[in-house]
Amino acid sequence: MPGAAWTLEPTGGLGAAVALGDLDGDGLAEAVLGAPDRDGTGAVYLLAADAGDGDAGALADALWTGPDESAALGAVLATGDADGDGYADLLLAAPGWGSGAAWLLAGSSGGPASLDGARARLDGVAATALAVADDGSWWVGAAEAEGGRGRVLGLPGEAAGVLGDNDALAAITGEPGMRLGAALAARDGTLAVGAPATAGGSGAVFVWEADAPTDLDDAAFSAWGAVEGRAFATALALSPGGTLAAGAPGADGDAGAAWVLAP
Ligand SMILES: [Ca+2]
Ligand SMILES: [Ca+2]
Repeated sequence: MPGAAWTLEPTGGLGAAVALGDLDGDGLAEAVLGAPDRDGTGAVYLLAADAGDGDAGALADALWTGPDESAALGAVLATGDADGDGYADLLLAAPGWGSGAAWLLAGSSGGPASLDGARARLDGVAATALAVADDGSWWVGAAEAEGGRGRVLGLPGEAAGVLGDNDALAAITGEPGMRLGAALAARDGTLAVGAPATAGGSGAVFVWEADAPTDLDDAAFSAWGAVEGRAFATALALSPGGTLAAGAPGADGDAGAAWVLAP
C-alpha cells in the first residue's frame, strides 16, 4: 500500500479503532491502535510514525491495558486537543468495564499519561463512539444505552476528575431502538451523531451547529436512510468546511454505500 509505514503482527483485534495525533508535541503524529480483544482486557498501543514492522507490543512507545478481563479497552478511540495546550489528547474507552468508562489522557512532551493519571474519567457509559471537537469539548456516544435508544454526552474540555452525567454540557437520549451515538463526528462547531437503527434500520444522522444540542428536535438538520436495513450513519466524518460523509453498510443488500452531504 503506498505510504504504509509498517505492518504489525495480528493481536487481539488490533485495528478495531485507530486514531492519529501529535500527543507529545514533536510535530509528528503518533498512531494509536485499539485491540479490544487482547487478553480479554483489551489494549491500546501508541506507535511512532517510524515504528517499523513487527510485534505491536514490542514496537509500542506506550501500551494501555483494560482494568479487568471484560473491559474491551480500545474498542473506540479519538484524539484532539481538549485542553487547548497544543498537545493532542487521547480519548479511549472500556465499554465492558462495569457499566463502561471513558478516559481523557492529556498529551504532553513526555507523551500521554497512564489510565490512573488520566485528566478525566467518565463513568457509566459503554462508549460506541468518541470525538473531540475543535472547541475542546469531547463527546461520547453509547448506542446500547437506555435499552437501545442510545445516548450522547458532551463534556467540557476543561473537565477533570471522575465525571458523570452531572458534568455533561449536553446529554441527548434517542428514541426507542434507534441506537443514537453509534457514530459521532465533530468539526468547526458542527456535531454529527448517527442513529443507524432508526426506522427499521434505515438509519439517520442528526447535525447540530454552533449551539450545544439539547434534544433531537433542535438539530439544525437531519438526514434519513429512507430504506429499511440500510444502516445509514453507521460511520460518519466531517470535513473542516462542514461536508459530511456517512456510511451505510446495509445498503443494497449489504453491498453498502456512502453518501457525501455538502453543507
Ligand atoms: Ca508526536
Ligand atoms: Ca491537549
